[in-house]
Amino acid sequence: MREVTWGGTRVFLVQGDITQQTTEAIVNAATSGLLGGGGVDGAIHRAAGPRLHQECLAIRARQGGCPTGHAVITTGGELPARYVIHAVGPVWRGGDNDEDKLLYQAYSNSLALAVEKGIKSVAFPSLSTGAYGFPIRRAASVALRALREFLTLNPGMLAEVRMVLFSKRDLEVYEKALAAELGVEP
Ligand code: AR6
Repeated sequence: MREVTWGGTRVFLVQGDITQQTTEAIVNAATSGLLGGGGVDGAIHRAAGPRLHQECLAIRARQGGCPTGHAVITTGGELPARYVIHAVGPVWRGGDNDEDKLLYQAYSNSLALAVEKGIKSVAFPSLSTGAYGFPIRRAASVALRALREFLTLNPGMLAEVRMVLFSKRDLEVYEKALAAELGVEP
């Protein structure tokens, strides 16, 4: 299952590269320091050009970075997307250190920021499941629950939300999690 509508918002699971998405905003898997790194963050900064880094430095100077579970917004620089929402997911520390709650918040705070800015379409990567080590099955179920709850509580605010999975295997994990979220067979 790769598509569902929650609160009037179409939600898609796709395999692809987050930097190529043509949604109005894409979400970055950022660090609290907003200084860039590898994975999604490195790919986004490379594709967006130096302006993104300058904007992140300005946010750092203003508010000292971004706490885990929260998100900040910049322009998209040279990306097809007009905005980048920099969300900070949790580092996996065994599962008993509020990881689920912080991951949930990273998704819902990103969506709240999009709505606040009047953004209508957003693409997410799978936050925290790379360098931060969050087990992807558990992360997929938290991510989809966060999307469903936000979108049903805020109906009609967004037209489209896309989860962009880098590998076929990751896409399959999210497809199973979506079926489980809906209580149907995959
Ligand atoms: N498009 C879509 N998904 C991608 C892409 C891409 N271009 N590249 C990687 N992924 P990660 P995290 C997948 O490590 O776990 C960075 O160094 C990847 O396969 O980017 O939240 C930051 O600076 C994985 O499933 O994010 C932080 O230090 C998922 O995106 C730290 O990593 C997330 O992988 C954040 O770690």
